[in-house]
Amino acid sequence: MHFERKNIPAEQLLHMYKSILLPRMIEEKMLVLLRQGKISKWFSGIGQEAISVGATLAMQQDEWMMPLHRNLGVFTSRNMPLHKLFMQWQGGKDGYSKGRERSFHFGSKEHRICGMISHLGPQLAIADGVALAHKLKKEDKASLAFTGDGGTSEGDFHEALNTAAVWDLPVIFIIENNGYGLSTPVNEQYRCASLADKARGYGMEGVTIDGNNIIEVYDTVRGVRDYCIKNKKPYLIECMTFRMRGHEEASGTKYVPKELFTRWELDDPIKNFELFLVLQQVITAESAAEIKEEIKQYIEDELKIGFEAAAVVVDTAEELNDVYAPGGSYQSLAAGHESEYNKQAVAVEKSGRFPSPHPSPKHQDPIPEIRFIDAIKQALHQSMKQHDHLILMGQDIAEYGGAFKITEGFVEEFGKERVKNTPLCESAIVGAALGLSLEGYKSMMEMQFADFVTVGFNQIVNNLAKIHYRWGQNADVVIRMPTGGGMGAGPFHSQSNEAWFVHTPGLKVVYPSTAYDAKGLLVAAINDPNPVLYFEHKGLYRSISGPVPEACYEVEIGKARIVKEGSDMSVITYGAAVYWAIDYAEKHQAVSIEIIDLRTLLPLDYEAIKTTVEKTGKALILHEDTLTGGIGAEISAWITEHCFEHLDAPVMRCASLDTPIPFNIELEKNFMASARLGEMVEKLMKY
Ligand SMILES: Cc1ncc(C[n+]2csc(CCOP(=O)(O)OP(=O)(O)O)c2C)c(N)n1
Repeated sequence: MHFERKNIPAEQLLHMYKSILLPRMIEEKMLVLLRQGKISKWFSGIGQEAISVGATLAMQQDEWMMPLHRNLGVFTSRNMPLHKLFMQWQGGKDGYSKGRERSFHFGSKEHRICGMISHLGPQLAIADGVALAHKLKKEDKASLAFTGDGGTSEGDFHEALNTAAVWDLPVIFIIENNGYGLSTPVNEQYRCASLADKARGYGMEGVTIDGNNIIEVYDTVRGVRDYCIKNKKPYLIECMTFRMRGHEEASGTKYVPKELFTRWELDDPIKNFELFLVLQQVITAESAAEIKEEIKQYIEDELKIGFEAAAVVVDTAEELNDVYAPGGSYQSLAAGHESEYNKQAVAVEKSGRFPSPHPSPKHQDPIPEIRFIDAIKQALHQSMKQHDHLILMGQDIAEYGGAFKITEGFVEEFGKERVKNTPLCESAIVGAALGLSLEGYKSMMEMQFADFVTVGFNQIVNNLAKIHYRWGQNADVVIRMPTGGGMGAGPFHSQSNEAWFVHTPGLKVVYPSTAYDAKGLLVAAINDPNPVLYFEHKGLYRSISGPVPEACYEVEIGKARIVKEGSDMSVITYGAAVYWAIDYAEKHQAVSIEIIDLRTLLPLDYEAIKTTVEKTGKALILHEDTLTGGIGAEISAWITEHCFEHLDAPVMRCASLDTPIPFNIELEKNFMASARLGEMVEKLMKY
């Protein structure tokens, strides 16, 4: 192995030496502890330390890094105290994730490290978002994300690199090409001659380097960092290396030819560097031994603290409490916004005259009546004015104004930096939104149709939803979901998929049915520091109007609304189905129907559900979504458990057919829950 000193001063080389020794010696100790049964799983980075350490030393301490499972050297080179890392690995209360996460699956804002989730790939787009934040703030900073050779086959790799290239983001992507992805050799992983070649396809620069040579890694990353910052461009670095141990310690290495170990042993990143430093007279054999002794002692001392750490004491309240980031929403804002406008808004909300869910109260200055779609637009517009660090992202949302024209005119007013067209890559954009959040930005992503959320699903349910619980970082992201059918748009432009997200702790799910709520809930969602899925029924966009105060008000997330009082039975519903219920009740006034609009599906307003069931004794849950596993099932179960003694009849559900949504309008009508509403009401009333 050939080292070039590159004018690096002796003390810097010495620092590099100590920095690369530390993760190796920690790992050697871990292997002993593993054999003694004192720790559980271990993913080894032995033989690959030059990459983690060289790259981290080349970055500034306040630049974000997105490490993976073999990057102990990133954590140690950011000077994380070993005892705390050890507590993390033990699942201890005082680790970085309160015992909730394993090994390297955590982050630390203080150290500008955003750890992986188990899924390989999603970490890459988070680096895009961070780099976008630097660009917006005009900071001379870059972000750096790692992937393995296996991870490059994930779609997330493609999406993240493509987005970084198209948006000209200062991101460094490092591939650690260590020959295997678990047992899969690289010739079963990709067909290009080198992974760095992929860079050209994205219109970025790329290079392949010796990943076992710490000076080469350090020097390359340093130069690439300068390039990325100066040119506002991403860069791909492929580091050739080898995984000297099994995928994880229990899985063995039988599938790896022995000669590969012999060949790569000769290229050991530490032994070779040590030899070079002796030749350069930076260290001597004696001083190297002393350094090793010091590190050994440090590890022992820190492990002692780690082993003495308090065990986790289970506290369910704390577990539940940490799922969501505190603050941001209704209470705090409402307190500070007791304006005349707010009073108007409350007056409107309380009026509740049937059949219009939000009629204008008798007021000298009538509140303007606007369409549902314009209420959404107004909420976005006012929020953009209120938060200069709110960024809108979505396909075709800039000059074109979005598929439904909701952001029309925004780019002219707020500029292309804050109203961003995205490439066709839902996963990367959700990831980038999270990256923006790491740097204190708010973002709203418009899903062109709610149906397309499937290709961004992983980022939402695994990254956005879980990050606060995992390590206390919030995801300040709103995803707008144009949803629902009734327009003959077929199975992929009509689905109701809100139930997927209601099942995911960490998300909030709102679903307005009136213009008033559309605005207030969107403002609340944007103010909320948590990830909120905002479902907007396309059928309501232009068919529904209502009074909407001009002020920027919130409708509290988690609060249902009585649309119409009644005494014979309750219809608990949301979205466009609210109007099915209203229509039915208007036409069948012999039955006194109470209609509840849930407005928020996660968290559900159980108080409101209980109150109405206690009042009428009969509950029908109505939704456009299909029946099996829908929200109706959840609410029905809850009512049965908590309101059984008040029920005069079984809880019933009226939902759409358990089929995909058909295109033909007659088939679609038959699919819809509305086709069976009368039948279900009669059935319930017969009890
Ligand atoms: C999306 C996803 N699929 C499968 C896995 C299971 N898995 C964990 S590590 C791994 C191999 C990864 O190989 P590579 O990206 O080359 O990284 P290395 O482990 O070699 O450092 C696999 C298949 C996963 N974590 N995520």
